[in-house]
Amino acid sequence: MIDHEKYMERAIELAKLGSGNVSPNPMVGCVLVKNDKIIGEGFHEKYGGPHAEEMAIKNSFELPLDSTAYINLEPCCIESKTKACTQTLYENGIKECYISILDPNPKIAGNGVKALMEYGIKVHIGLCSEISQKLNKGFIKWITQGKPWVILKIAQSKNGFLGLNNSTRTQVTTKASICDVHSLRTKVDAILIGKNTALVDNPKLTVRYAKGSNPLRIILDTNRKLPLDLNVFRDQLAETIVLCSKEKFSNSRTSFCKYITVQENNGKLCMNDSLLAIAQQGVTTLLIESGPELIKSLMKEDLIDELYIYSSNKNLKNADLKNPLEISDQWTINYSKNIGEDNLINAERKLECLQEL
Ligand code: AOF
Ligand code: ZN
Repeated sequence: MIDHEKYMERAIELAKLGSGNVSPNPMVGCVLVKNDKIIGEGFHEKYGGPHAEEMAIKNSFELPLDSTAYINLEPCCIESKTKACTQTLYENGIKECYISILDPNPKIAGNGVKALMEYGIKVHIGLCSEISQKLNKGFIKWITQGKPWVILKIAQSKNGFLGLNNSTRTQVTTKASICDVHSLRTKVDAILIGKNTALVDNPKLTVRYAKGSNPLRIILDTNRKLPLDLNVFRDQLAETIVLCSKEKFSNSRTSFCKYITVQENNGKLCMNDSLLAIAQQGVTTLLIESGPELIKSLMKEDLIDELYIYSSNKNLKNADLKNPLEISDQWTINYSKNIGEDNLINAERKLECLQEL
């Protein structure tokens, strides 16, 4: 009996190797199997580069004719930067195709499967679909809703404080948690902070305690008041974008950063409009590393998809900056684990159910 799941799991592992380099494209891996033996493997390595299917065929050490392909995403059927993968699979004589999930890209969405079947290729859909859905949750939300997958990171003391007050920087968790956050940074396209965090912490928002590339840095500054000597403007280690009011400014750029305008509501930037503007920059996954004000605005509009809550095992005495977020029954806890002396809880917003009539 052929263990189809094993081959799909391998395709998913390959897909993950593209993490950090393919956005706003999805992570895709492909395995070619003949006589229950892998004869070729490939993945989408970088945005604009060849797709996973083409790579697997190119890397085959045996003729791919009559082989079975395992792919974590429906093959594309459109000529864009590369030839349609459905055609590449057909031209190389692939006879059967296991696809984990359909491509939510409206230009593909089932048309890839149709094309394969028209070519006479046998298609199976749904193997390991839950893992594949999770893997590309950023791409799926981005392409279907025009907004990024929003991850909120919170570091709090045992008694639930983010810091002493809003004018001093307080390190709440230990180095182990910081390293973990840096590894999280390598998996997102951009980090978002508010003006106050930029001023008080003067953070770099780069990846220093993990291996991977620096995400884009985005700062909310309604009235463009931030001084230009901050690290995010000066260090040139990653691109920086400032979101500011559409009523007062127009889009522009300097050598330090790009200014993008968004709607303003009662003196604050509209968060929904900000997310739409951020998505237009090709950001599919966004990490929020802000203070309580921005967290409250995002919570008010239900704009957070996932939480990483790091808690120290020490109380912070005489603190003012209370964590405004509580994990209610709106959230599903994925896991809780120890990170050195700290604890990490990862949770996801529950999918909205249709209201019963
Ligand atoms: C596949 N295999 O490896 C990937 C796919 O022209 P591009 O490279 O920008 O990609 C266009 C679309 O192709 C992209 O938005 C997504 O729907 C799909 N990505 N498809 O068959 C792959 N990366
Ligand atoms: Zn393709």
